[in-house]
Amino acid sequence: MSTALSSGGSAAAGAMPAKTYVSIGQIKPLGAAPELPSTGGGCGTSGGEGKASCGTSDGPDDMPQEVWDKVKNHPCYSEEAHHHYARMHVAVAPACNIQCNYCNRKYDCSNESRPGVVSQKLTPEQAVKKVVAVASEIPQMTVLGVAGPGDALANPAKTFDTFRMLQEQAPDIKLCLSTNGLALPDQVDEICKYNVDHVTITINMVDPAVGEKIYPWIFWNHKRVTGYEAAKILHERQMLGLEMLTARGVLTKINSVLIPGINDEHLIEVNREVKKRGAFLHNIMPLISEAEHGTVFGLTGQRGPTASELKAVQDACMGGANLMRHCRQCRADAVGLLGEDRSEEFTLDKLEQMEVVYDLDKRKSYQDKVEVERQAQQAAKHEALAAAASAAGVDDDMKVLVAVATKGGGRVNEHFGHVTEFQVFEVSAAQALFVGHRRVDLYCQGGHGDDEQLPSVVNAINDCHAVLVAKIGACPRDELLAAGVEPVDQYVGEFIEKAALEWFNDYRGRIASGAITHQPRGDAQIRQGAFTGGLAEAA
Ligand code: CLF
Ligand code: SF4
Repeated sequence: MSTALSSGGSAAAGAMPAKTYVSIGQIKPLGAAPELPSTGGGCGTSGGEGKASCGTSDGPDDMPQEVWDKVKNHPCYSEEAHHHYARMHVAVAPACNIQCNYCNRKYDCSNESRPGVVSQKLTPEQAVKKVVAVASEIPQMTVLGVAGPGDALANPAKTFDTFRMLQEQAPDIKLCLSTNGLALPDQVDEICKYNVDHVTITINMVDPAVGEKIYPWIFWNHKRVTGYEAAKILHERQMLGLEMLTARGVLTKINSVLIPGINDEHLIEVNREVKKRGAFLHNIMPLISEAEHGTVFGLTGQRGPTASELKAVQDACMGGANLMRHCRQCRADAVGLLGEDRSEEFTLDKLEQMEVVYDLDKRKSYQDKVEVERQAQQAAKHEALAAAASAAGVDDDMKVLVAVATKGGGRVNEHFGHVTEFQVFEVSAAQALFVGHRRVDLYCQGGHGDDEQLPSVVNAINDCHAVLVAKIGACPRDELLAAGVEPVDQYVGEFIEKAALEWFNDYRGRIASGAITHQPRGDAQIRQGAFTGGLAEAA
């Protein structure tokens, strides 16, 4: 551990002079990575370099077996897994030890949660009861995370009591937590004691001059520290905590909130620094900021990035730490597949009436079926990739975005009107890569299309060339076509990557034949998380 600690550039970085960072539009790709010490594990050590995302890795060939065993059914650490496996959060950690300018404590932790409310805060006993009930009902729920609504490690007793009790009752569930990192170095032993294999640290800067624009204060050694000094302490604790976890073999994911004009280009440096310290994944998320959220950024008009601004920063980081692009910025009491929320099915009063039978064999046998489906998806993808690579292309470097309507299982299986979230894939002759999602308001309301919603839906996927759906009505079809997005409904039930690649081959064929001309697309809006009312307890 001491080696890892002494390697840290924390103090040096803390003394860095203030810099001016260029805007997103001026961002240049990371390019060749500087010489770095080897990482403590993960994709970076075995072929992960330059890959766009660990989530797209196909299996144990891409990483050491022990790492694969940890990530293969974790929906956040494996993009491929997130189509099949679910996670849940329990809201046992209300307090926080820092203040972020994008957070209003009355609501939720923006680290890991869109700014919605936590419906019910739970005691560890209630939390464990809920997890066991959910695990019985949703056998593909494989991970329990503590992600707020405050900071998991600012509430260590509640967090670790939950983990301890859960391990006794449901030993097959992976444990995960998210933290701002301030208390992390003090809790590494506890994290290891309870076999928490996955830790997320939110790191928005590696330069306190940037940090002081994001964090007005921290609570440190029984007093409030502000300004540059606060950001410097936080930065040093984050780097130290990350190094300690790497040294102990815990997989780490770094979450960064992209705040245009404050840390946009700086996140490339963050990516480089966290990779150096062994981070397994880097998740760059858009700032969610609206005046009604009551946050400092919301009230001062700090905007979040557009879809292309977010993608530009993520793309610029390729070649550094592997990127996660499928984060849904979920709530601190989320339940279900990423992108769906089943928490309402498991409120405390409903739990009272549920007959809970925790059947390990049943869970295992369900997950075995999921694995069969997942392997079929991979096989279909490889087949389609081979076909795409061998097809004569008009432009082999062409890449386009394709939106997909899916309700899970990695298939095109949702009606356009029922979509609350499109998945977006970047498709080329060489890949079909998940690059993001776009939330939209339901177009279909009570059996009828709501035409007033259509422009916002089209705006959300305005950077895409096509949208793959199970079904679509005449009106939205016409509106999409007029906007330059091709509605495609002939791949119903197909695996997404296979469908996207086949459509792309067809698209290239039509260009080659002169039937159509390839046109660039515009930018798209990232929809801000909506408040649903009510107040969670302030920390
Ligand atoms: Fe939860 Fe976070 Fe664990 Fe996942 S969420 S504590 S690592 S189990 Fe996942 Fe949600 Fe994004 Fe977090 S999609 S906000 S990255
Ligand atoms: Fe809010 Fe989370 Fe930041 Fe704490 S760490 S201030 S709870 S966003």
